[in-house]
Amino acid sequence: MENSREKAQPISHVIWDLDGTILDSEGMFLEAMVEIASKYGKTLTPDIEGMITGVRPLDAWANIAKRLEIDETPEALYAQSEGLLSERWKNSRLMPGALRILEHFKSCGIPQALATSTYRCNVPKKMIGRESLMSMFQATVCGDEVPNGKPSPDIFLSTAEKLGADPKNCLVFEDAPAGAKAGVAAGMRVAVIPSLTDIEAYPPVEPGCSVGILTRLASLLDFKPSEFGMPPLTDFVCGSVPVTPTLCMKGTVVKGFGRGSKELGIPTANLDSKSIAAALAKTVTGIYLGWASVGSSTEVHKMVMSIGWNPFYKNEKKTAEPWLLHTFEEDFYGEELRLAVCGYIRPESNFNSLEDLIARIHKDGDIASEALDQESMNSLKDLPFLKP
Ligand code: ADP
Ligand code: RBF
Ligand code: MG
Repeated sequence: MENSREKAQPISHVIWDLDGTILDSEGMFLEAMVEIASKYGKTLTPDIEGMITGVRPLDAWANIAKRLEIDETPEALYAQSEGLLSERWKNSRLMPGALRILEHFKSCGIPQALATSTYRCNVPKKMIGRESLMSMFQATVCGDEVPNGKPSPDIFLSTAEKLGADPKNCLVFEDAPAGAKAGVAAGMRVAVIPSLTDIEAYPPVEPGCSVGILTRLASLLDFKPSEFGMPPLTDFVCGSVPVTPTLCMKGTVVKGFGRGSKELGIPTANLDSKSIAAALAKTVTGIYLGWASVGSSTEVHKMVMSIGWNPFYKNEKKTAEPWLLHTFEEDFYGEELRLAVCGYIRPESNFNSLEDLIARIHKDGDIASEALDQESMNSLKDLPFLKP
């Protein structure tokens, strides 16, 4: 890209997408779409998801009606989805790591704005009870306030204008292909946290570019402002990001994939999926550290765990697999296992060899052990949740 060869300007302003980037709401929207499409006997396919994520609701419904040949106006379809969704928005959670980055930029005096495809009248419904978050934005531009929605650059250009910023100095956070394209078209740099698994749907990453996709992150927990010339985050504990509030989960230890001890020499306990389903759903994949206790024992052990699909093995199910940093006399299948997750280490990754995976897991163990010795994390081993 022509622009990429220009010298990158310092980042002075940050512009956020809302749904799927700050709010964990993309899933709700998709659920509503699936429900409404099924009323017309239609099924939503992944390629359609790519066309509707991050775009204005009426544009999304127009796309769906056309692609699925639903004989209804976008307005009528939108009215149905509003009926389903308006009460549900308030239940949406923040994306993991979002508040930490927002607060960091605020404390550094970096102006931030919201550029959302949402219509203005729906912003209060989505942000109910989140007034302090809203107050972090110096400007907000909504989908119905610009001529063209994402992937057109209009919304980002209008936001930059309101901020009094040059697009060259703006960093956009986006989860959707349409939003990422819009940011690039506006002449900005974009950090993408993909909400779709189809990576081909996004523009390619160009590290160090002056306009384009600067980085692609597994989650906002991986964003390191210092890598982009911005003031560094200072809350790391031995390189791990504190998880606040501490994420507690417990369940019964069940048989896993049968390869932890055998293939890796690293036993990882698996919890029954029902007990941890809710905790898993709201947790981004990655490698975490924390404390663990088993059965009727009052002992608390350090642990390091992977949450996700194990890219090295391409699992089809999201699991949580803790390795307790303690030598047990025997297996503890059928026992209750309690986990208090208090730090995030890194995203899940793939490896060229089994040896590389094993070496990395041991390094994670060392990081966990050291971090859990620090006062802020050590004190959490006394959490009542960990008591039998
Ligand atoms: P699975 O395929 O069932 O996960 P693994 O080979 O990974 O089998 O071993 C995990 C099992 O080993 C756990 O369910 C637990 O009963 C036992 N175990 C023994 N020591 C540990 C440890 N330090 N951390 C985790 N699990 C352990
Ligand atoms: N699997 C991966 O495919 N990629 C990883 O980056 C990865 N990191 C792990 C880190 C820790 C601390 C642990 C305990 C496991 C990790 N695993 C990873 C999971 C490993 O593949 C899994 O435990 C075994 O396959 C046993 O099911
Ligand atoms: Mg295992």
